Amino acid sequence: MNEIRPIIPGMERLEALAAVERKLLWLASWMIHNANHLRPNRDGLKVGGHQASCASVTAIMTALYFEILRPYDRVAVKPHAGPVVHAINYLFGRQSVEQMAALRQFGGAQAYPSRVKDGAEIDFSTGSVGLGVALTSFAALMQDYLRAQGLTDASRPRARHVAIAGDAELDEGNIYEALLEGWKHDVRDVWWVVDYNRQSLDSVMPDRLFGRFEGLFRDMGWKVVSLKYGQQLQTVFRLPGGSSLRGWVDECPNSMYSALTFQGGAAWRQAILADMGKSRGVRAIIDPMSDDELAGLMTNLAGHDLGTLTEAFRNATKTDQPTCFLAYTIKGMGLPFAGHKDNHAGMMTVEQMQRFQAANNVRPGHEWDRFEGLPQPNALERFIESVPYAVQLTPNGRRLSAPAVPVPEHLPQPKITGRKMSTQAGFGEILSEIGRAEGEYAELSRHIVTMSPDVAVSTNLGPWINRRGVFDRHTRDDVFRDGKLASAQRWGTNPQGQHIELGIAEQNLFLLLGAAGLSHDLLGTRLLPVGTVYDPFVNRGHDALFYACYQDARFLLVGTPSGITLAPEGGQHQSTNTPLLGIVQDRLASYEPAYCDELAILLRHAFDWMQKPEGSAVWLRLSTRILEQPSRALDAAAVIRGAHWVSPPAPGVRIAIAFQGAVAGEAEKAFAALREDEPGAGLLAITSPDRLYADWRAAQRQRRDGNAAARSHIEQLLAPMARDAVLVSVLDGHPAAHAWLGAVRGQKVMALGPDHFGQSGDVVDLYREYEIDASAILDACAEALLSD
Ligand SMILES: Cc1ncc(C[n+]2csc(CCOP(=O)(O)OP(=O)(O)O)c2C)c(N)n1
Ligand SMILES: [Mg+2]
Repeated sequence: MNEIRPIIPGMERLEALAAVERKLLWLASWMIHNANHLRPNRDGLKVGGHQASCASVTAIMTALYFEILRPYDRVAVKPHAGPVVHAINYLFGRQSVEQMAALRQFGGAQAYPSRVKDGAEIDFSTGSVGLGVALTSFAALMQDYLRAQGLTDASRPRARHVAIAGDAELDEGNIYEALLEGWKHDVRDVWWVVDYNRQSLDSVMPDRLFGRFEGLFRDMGWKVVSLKYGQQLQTVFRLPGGSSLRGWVDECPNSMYSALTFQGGAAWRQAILADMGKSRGVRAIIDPMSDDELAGLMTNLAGHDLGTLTEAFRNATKTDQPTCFLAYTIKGMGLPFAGHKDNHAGMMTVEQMQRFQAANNVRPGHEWDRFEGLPQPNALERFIESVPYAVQLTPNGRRLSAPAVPVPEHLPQPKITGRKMSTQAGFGEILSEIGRAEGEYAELSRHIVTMSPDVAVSTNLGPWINRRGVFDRHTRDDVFRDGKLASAQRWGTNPQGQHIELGIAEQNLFLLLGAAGLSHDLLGTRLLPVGTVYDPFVNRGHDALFYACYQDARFLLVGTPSGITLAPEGGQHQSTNTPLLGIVQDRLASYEPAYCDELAILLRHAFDWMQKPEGSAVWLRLSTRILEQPSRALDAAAVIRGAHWVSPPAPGVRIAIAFQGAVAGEAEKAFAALREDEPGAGLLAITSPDRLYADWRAAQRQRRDGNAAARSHIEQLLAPMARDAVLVSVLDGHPAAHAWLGAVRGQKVMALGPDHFGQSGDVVDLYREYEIDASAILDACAEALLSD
């Protein structure tokens, strides 16, 4: 597994790697140059690209992809090295010239590696820095989970999860949240390789940060490998005077090192002589060197030294301990703006590119040729074919596949007739029943994995957890239980447990849902991940939720409790913006049932929809508000499409009330009163403004495309009402979530919902204060009818 690669006939290993490195730097630079200078620009906007960020990491990626990585390994690449990944895939024959030439163009290779848009060769999308790095740790945890459950092919080698990170990513707090969580779960098979160029976007980083990083990682159980100086510098440091030179470089502030790198050999000489001109040893080292040689020596950092890199990586494969490599690099290495603090978005000019092209022996017209300008193309081609990573995982590239988990026609329905209960309680009961794993629910139960950031019990996952157990690679006893201390909850852990308990950091929940929700692709096993969180704290992890959706991960998010219905818990515990988040979030179908019969339909739909190629992740917004459960027959398809008439409107009627979620009782009360004056009025239950809106937009598009008969669900629902009818709508969330309904048929909408939050009180006071109680609904009806 860890053997040193044989020498390719006619070519030394390091020589071959160096040729690949040169080619990658050329292709990445050319891709960006082509996008910015050689394509017609129709809108006058800068296209952009990051030649310096690519140059910084090219050697690291060469060493990893062309020597160390095995086919099953999974990689997250720092966003700004996208062109390098595209170039690597091109050398492996998995990327086309057309795509590369269309970098950052519609339909072309993406600016930042994207699973969804770039296809099977990208394991993890990246973009919002820090998240891709952390995701690797959670993906490794999911690998352990599936192996412990016996749900994957045990003969398949364990994958290593590698993040190739920019050093500024280590400023993101989510990195440290993930480190802590990884430590708790004794995570393994993770590498974070930091491109430590000590530059971010704006400027150069504070000195001696590396000391802090080393300590932090070690404290979390990681091995830290500091890769600072290349072999040439290390040899010089051993000469007389070498230790002084080393001391000088060690102390050289990051900003000065960067500036000297940019200025070149003469500046290096002047600076060294100013401080150490009297040292005979130092002079003996630098005096015989030309300026170019001196510049080469002083910038010989380990992150650009293929020998040092490959050796360090190879050594690390001997253990599964999580390992952080701090690889010192120079941003823009090998390019004219190397080291300049403003080089993040810097780009070679046309003249600089011409010189770079000549230096790479690339003939005009042959810029995209795979081996143009390189020595021994045939030997190099053989070398690339012999690389372990060159082996295709499947005919579909790096994507694995998994059969769907059958979802029974109906989920176990709690006995609700005549009962008073909340949707949150209903959720707990249904899941607990599935957790019995009996009969047709056995398979479903086995593939569900739940997770929660310290709110498992208070979101009603408790009964499920008691049935299915808490996961940990290591079996741990439940002290309370063993001591016969009364507790409803079992917290002992074992490798077969199906609940993953997280610390309170919500970003970790979404990262874990993201990783678990890619298990079919990454690990070849379909999982149905269910994460619960207090609805307001979705905001706390929103970027990670957005990220999980961006990758097209498939999971069920349960946000509960929600809204101002949380009443006495004021402050930030009351979510009002989440219905809007549900509408705007791509690849996430959001629902809010009012009653448990709707919930059972939607939960079943979620398990199904999560698995469909055209499906998505699902979000259920639930409540602890206790409502008397109705006994009725429901049109499941309508519930899934987002709304159903509880009481259909009479044809041509001029008013209806629409409600969503926990305010159902208020709406019903108001409706009963309204009917006395307006007998034909309708009552509409909205289960998903998100689905209604998406469907309406789709119908509009279809009509524009010539299908004049296309009608969305909401258009059909509202059609019986008069053209000038009024819809009074209410939800425990921001009213803008419903305001758009008026545009569907040009009918007037009076949308009620709290647009302020954070006030403690009971439901009676708060519903009155925020005008979502029955009398506020009736007032709105009266106002609407009167103003007609
Ligand atoms: C969360 C987030 N904030 C800001 C940005 C914009 N941004 C992109 S790269 C970058 C600096 C990255 O520096 P580093 O990680 O050190 O990368 P490198 O030096 O290798 O280019 C910034 C601020 C982003 N992509 N994501
Ligand atoms: Mg950097």
